Amino acid sequence: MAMKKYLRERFFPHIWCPGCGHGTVLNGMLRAFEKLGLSRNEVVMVSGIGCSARITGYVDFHTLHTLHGRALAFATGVKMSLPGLTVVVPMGDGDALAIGGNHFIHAARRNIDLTALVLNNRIYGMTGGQYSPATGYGCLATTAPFGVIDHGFDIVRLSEAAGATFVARTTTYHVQEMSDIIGQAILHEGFSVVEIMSQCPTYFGRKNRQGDAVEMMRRFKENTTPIGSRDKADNPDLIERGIFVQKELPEYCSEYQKMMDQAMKGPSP
Ligand SMILES: Cc1ncc(C[n+]2csc(CCOP(=O)(O)OP(=O)(O)O)c2C)c(N)n1
Ligand code: SF4
Repeated sequence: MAMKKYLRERFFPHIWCPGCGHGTVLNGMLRAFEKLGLSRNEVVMVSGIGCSARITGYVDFHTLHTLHGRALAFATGVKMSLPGLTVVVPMGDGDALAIGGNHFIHAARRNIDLTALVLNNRIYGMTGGQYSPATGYGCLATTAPFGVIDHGFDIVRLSEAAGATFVARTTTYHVQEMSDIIGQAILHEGFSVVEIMSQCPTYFGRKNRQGDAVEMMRRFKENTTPIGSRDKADNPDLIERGIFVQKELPEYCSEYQKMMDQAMKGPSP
């Protein structure tokens, strides 16, 4: 398999539970790199802490496994010092939107050229199934035995409102679509967010009686629909997939370089 060149095989077997969606995201992401013809040396992958964040351990790029919620802060530093590199940031929904929520909205607002992958399993997987900002009203979690009473973020709408210039949603069931969208997100010059609905059968699935991984992926198939489809008009509860935002705005590192060039010239007479 051509993608093997991107893997650090010495770190396998991986730590993910059987049926975890995060391995499928790793697969889809590597297919995107392969299609874009990116070499291992051109890519930096930065993550925080979580089952999703473990992805950086398994790929043979330049990788940083940092602090929970702080991946985008580290990634911002990397991108600003070496803007020619492709910087990809895989995060869990907790990592990105709870402890990391502030970094997330400000990275989006700056439109810095990073690709944020939010692996949304609607739970804190690594620490035992606590609820996250994406769990959703009424769902069960270790820390919500009677059901969550706060409302979940809509990651797509949050990203768009914060200023991200590329925003998409896909799922682990739709692997080809996922890989294609990740590729487009990487090519986009600006802050890109790809929400990937991913199954955690061990915690979200078990607590909410959603069945095994196959059953959870069947739900992704049945409960989602491409943006603007007729099905959505008939069934407003369907979750839309696809690219919601794709627009050009000045990118942060380019603007910063222009300012530096101006400063080097000194004040205008
Ligand atoms: C500063 C800090 N706070 C809390 C933790 C504990 N912790 C580690 S991973 C995690 C949440 C993981 O959930 P998520 O980011 O959604 O990723 P998943 O494991 O579900 O992929 C938490 C709370 C930590 N490592 N560091
Ligand atoms: S706890 Fe959940 S998110 Fe973590 S590896 Fe297991 S299935 Fe995946």
